[in-house]
Amino acid sequence: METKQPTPRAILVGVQMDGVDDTAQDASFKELGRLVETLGYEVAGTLVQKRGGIGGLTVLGSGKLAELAALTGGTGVVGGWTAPKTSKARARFDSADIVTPDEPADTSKSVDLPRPEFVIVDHEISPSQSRNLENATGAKVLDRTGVIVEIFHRHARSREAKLQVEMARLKYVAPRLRESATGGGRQRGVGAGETSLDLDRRNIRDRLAELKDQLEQIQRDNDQRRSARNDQLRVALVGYTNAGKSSLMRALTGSEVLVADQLFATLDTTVRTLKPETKPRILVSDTVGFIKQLPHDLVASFRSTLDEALEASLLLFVVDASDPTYEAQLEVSRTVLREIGADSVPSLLLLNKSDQVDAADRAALMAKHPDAILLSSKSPADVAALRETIIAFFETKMEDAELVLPYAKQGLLGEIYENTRVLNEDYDAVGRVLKVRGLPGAIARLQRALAVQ
Ligand SMILES: Nc1nc2c(ncn2[C@@H]2O[C@H](COP(=O)(O)OP(=O)(O)O)[C@@H](O)[C@H]2O)c(=O)[nH]1
Ligand SMILES: [Mg+2]
Repeated sequence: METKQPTPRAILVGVQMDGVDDTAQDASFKELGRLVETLGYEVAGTLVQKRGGIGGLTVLGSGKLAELAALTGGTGVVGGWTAPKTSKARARFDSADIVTPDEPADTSKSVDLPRPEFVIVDHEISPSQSRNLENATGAKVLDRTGVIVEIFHRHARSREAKLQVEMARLKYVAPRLRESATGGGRQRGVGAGETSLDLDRRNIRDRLAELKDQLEQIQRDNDQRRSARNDQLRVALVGYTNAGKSSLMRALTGSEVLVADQLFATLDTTVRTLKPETKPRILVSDTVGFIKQLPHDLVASFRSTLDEALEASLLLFVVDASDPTYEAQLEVSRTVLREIGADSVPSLLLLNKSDQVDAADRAALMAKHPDAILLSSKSPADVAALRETIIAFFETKMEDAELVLPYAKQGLLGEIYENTRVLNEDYDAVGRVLKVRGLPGAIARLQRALAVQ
């Protein structure tokens, strides 16, 4: 019965500021395009304005604005705009949520593709700039922040991530509500001198306070669970989105984690065992990827999904070495890691996708980052070598100890085997005498358990 809904189409708009070269501009659009596709839209085209900044009423100059409006079917000027009778789209655009269209945009003039209904601006713009652009183009306008917030909203799985994202989303929506007050919202009063807008704002404030309480509770619970685990051998894959973290995770652990040519395919941290299994076993976490211009409130939701990774003893910092803008990505990742307090954890730089880099560039990469590992997640030999490097790292962190296990405490044997490598096992009058190798934290914990009468 239902007809297939057409894919919404979007035009990407960027301001290429002084000092930004064409390669960086292309990369930025490519990334934004992937974000937009993750939302389920199709990229219909791009439009670049070379300009000193993104200030101004409409982000674009009047010429570029007219060009854009010609594509979307708007007037190209701000003000005095009324919805064309042929389009029911406007009503949709006025709703606060991004919705999938229930029918094609105005196709009366053309049998070709429907007009793009979305204009996606590759920067963070102000609520009034957004409204002005909507006004002049007749399209729904989203900025980079809005796109990212929306993707996080769709992909959050754990309760904590969901709460964090709702918080970020409310904070993003609130100033946009405020803005609509000056745009004529005032007359919608709801008695006692209170406008619907004031109500909305109060609701948002209440809800934010509620979310904050719930999050604090979850974080307290998590802290407890975590401290029970912090003597395990853990490595975490971190880095820019699409760098190949999940691919490496898969290769290292033989697990079926999601690998997708999509941004933010993974929001929640997953943990698997390094294979072939070591003694004691090493746990590998795959984490959400970073991205430039990450809305500040979403950094908090990163923190929640990354907290687990932050307890890792080693961060595997993955970069897509075949990307011409990899250095900018590296910088973004470093900044986010600093912001969430992970810069003190030892890390190893992995220059991934080496199969896409030619010999000359490979040499240049290694000269520039002598401590890094250049590899491809698609090469079994590279992955095996990485595994050895990880094992060697933990080998330096472990110490040898002797544990005496009285016959009355044989129940601890399983735990010893799980958390240490048993090098030798002997028996004397008291019980079992085990020579083990493990992390100091694990050994201390076992010794405490053995000391209890
Ligand atoms: N050519 C090549 N592509 C890779 C390599 N590692 C990952 N990819 C591709 O890069 C894309 C993103 O990979 P994914 O593991 O999902 O990245 P994540 O976002 O960091 O988890 C996928 O299309 C992978 O197939 C590699 O070493 N070489
Ligand atoms: Mg991933």
